[in-house]
Amino acid sequence: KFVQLSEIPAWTPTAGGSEPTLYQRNEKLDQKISIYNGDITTLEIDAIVNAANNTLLGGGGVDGAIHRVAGPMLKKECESLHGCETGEAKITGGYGLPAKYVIHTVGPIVHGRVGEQEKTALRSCYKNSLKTATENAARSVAFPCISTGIYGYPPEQAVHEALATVREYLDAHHDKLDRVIFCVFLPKDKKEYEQNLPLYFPAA
Ligand code: AR6
Repeated sequence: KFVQLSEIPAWTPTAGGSEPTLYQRNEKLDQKISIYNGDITTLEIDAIVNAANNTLLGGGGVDGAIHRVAGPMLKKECESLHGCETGEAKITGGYGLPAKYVIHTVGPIVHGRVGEQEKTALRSCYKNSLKTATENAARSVAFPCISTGIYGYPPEQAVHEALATVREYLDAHHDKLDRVIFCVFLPKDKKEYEQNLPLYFPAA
């Protein structure tokens, strides 16, 4: 029922293609990136990221799924954290989840067009989640598509902020992480990540 890290293939950069790349190849990052299509609550890894709200007391979407599987002890620990600012991240245990930790982050809510503030906040979610992971010696981390559900961030824009922020963090801290997994739930998001990954993690 649970999915171990060894069962999740690393994304291998492929040469060729006519897309202009945004970044140069960094061979230290080979084997450190994955796309996983499925339920984040099944991943038996060091840390999964939760797309939470400012209260950290649970909700719908991926947050609801995580609390359901983790059980009431997670809610109890979350109550002791006194909420979380948008763009920040806080860590708890995983309780009934196969993951050791849950890193709770709060994405921006988008009304209408995405502004600089929302973009910066979304990038902060990814960066602060990775920082929290490495501070707690978590070497494998999975992200859901933060803010792109109930919070209304257009997924085709969010994917670029997610990939750019992870690329930049890994460039600086590749020694602290073994794997960063983009856990996509919807077929549309799987396609977005597959199409855009080569721009941020090119083969050459
Ligand atoms: N595993 C992986 N991804 C999932 C799962 C799952 N089990 N379930 C849903 N997703 P959302 P947000 C995907 O709405 O937009 C909550 O009420 C989903 O398809 O969960 O950041 C919180 O308490 C989408 O791609 O998060 C907040 O109030 C992605 O997860 C609010 O929702 C994020 O969708 C946060 O909204």
